[in-house]
Amino acid sequence: MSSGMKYVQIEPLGDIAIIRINRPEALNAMNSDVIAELSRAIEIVGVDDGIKVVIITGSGEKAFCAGADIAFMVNIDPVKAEKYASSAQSVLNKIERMEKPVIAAINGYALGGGCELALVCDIRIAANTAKIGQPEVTIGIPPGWGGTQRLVRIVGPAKAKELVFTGKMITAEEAFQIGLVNKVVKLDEPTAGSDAQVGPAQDQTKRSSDKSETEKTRSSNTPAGSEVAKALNKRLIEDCIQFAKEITKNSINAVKTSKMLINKGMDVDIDAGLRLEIYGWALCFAHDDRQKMMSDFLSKGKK
Ligand code: CO8
Repeated sequence: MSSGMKYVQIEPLGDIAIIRINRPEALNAMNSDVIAELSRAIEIVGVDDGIKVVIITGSGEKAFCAGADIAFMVNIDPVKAEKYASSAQSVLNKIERMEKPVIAAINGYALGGGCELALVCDIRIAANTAKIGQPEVTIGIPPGWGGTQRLVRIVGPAKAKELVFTGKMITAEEAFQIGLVNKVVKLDEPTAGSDAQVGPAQDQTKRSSDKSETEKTRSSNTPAGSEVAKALNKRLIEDCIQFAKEITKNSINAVKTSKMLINKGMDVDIDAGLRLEIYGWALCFAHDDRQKMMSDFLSKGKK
């Protein structure tokens, strides 16, 4: 799909679209251009009825997204900071509020705004080399793109505070253990779609003591390391596509309604959530696919 964009690519794969942030020279950090193009990409895939599931990932083998652009932030005043945070938040909100499911394929560092980008996705699947964190406090700011709000709802207040207060990076394995990612794709797993979930966290590193991991990631710059990293990236995307196909085979109306009910249900009390659920559920009876799927089930039972 030619979108004429510099920093964001849209790759259609049948009824699945991959949106790739393409600024590897800055580890896919989001400057104003990236934010504007991401917004446009979301609009394009959002209105395309042929696309049922969206996968968001980063270009290269090292980073999903290293967050907000520190080179831009270093010299801005509070007025510009407010504008920058608002424009990024509105794009992230747009992703969260998309009717169709969105999967984050976390192919490397997901830090600060990069972690917050992953948080607005419905499902997070990480490469086992990924490192995730909210390091904002290490550069003098709190998370500003939803990290203080969404992280707590996903991992609970204790873990959210641990991550935000320390600014440390955690491994994909640890992120899986605390429910921050749904699945970890391991390099030595032979095929996509196999159960790639992993065991207990093996290490937990602070940003300041992360050099050894950084060195490990740098080893992907050697020719052999680069091939391995490319293979892993491909496997991660294959795994996400496999996951997306588990969704696209279902009723897209029911999936969209479920997403809306889960998102809105978290903002209201349980009684209001249950009432909303009744309305959403009942409205699905207006769709033809519901009747067809129920009929298919019943007729299969008679064979
Ligand atoms: N912004 C701009 N450039 C970046 C960023 C970033 N977030 N991250 C990396 N880069 C650049 C580096 O400057 C470097 O550029 P160059 O080659 O020109 O020197 C290039 O990417 C490669 O990075 P490194 O050389 O640092 O790579 P390493 O492998 O040594 O380290 C790390 C990788 C650990 C990921 C390291 O780059 C790092 O710590 N990056 C910063 C991560 C971070 O702190 N992110 C949070 C930013 S704040 C944020 O996201 C807040 C969002 C809400 C803000 C709302 C306020 C208005």
